[in-house]
Amino acid sequence: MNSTPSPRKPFNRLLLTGAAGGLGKVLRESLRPYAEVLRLSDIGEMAPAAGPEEEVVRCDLADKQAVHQLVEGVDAILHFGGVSVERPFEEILGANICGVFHIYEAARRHGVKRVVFASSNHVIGFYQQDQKLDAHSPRRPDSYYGLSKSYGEDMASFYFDRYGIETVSIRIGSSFAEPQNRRMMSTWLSFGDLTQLLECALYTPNVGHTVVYGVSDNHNVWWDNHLASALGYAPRDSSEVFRAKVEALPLPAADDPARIYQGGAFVASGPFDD
Ligand code: NAI
Ligand code: 15L
Repeated sequence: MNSTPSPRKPFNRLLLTGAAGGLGKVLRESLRPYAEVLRLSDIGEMAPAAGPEEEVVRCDLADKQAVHQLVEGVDAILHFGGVSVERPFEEILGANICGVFHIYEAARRHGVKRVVFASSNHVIGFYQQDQKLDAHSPRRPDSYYGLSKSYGEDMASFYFDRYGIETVSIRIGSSFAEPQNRRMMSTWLSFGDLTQLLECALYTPNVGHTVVYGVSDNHNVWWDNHLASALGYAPRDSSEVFRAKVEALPLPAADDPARIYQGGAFVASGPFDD
């Protein structure tokens, strides 16, 4: 039989944290072409269990030793794990703040040279929706969650300056199958565009620490994303195809944070009194 060998994939082993989550499930499929082996990790149970060319490692990001073992033998890390919404500070602390430190420290000790960090628009969520920003605009976190992502970006910056570990921090807008409300008409990132942006973030040489926005080619975007363009990102999707469906939803009141702030409802979450 004359079978053609399949071409070698660009990475031997890629680590994806948060692999049991909403985006993790999507990326588990879409990242297949990029690595001989995908190492999938989460604190929660992974379903389905490991398939061909997959390794599943259950790991709490708050556990430094466990993260150290998790990172051994990988070529690059896509760090998507952690608390993904606003929660009391103590819950954010272990998963997101200690977690991102553990990831970078393990990367340093194992010689991993590239990280892609799932940051968030909530790093700049207290800007109003009529303000145009780029990745260098001063941060205005809207929540403990947004603060943890801001800290993650600083961690990435420090590990590049001190140890030469390169990172692309992607301030993801709203990455779901469809935009779920009017605000997401501006912030939506399709799964296809997310995958393309990850490819750019993994392959582009000499990124140092680059911050980009994770957003599709929507109308009325609030973010100048020229740094993503410089990585070769050219989004193919737009929220416009969902406009009629989204505009059929009730219009929030004029003073609703969802209509005023880039971070929407996150600006009004808390306080979390004991
Ligand atoms: P998700 O909440 O569905 O997934 C996060 C995963 O992290 C979950 O499976 C959870 O079990 C895991 N996790 C939580 N604490 C952990 C811990 N201590 N140790 C190990 N794993 C832990 O969130 P989603 O939507 O999939 O987002 C993925 C990443 O992208 C998150 O970091 C989120 O902050 C970020 N992001 C997502 C956006 C979106 O629109 N989906 C927007 C902006 C940022
Ligand atoms: C995020 O950072 C969250 O992880 C996600 O669940 C959405 O709330 C998104 O931001 C958003 O702002 O729409």
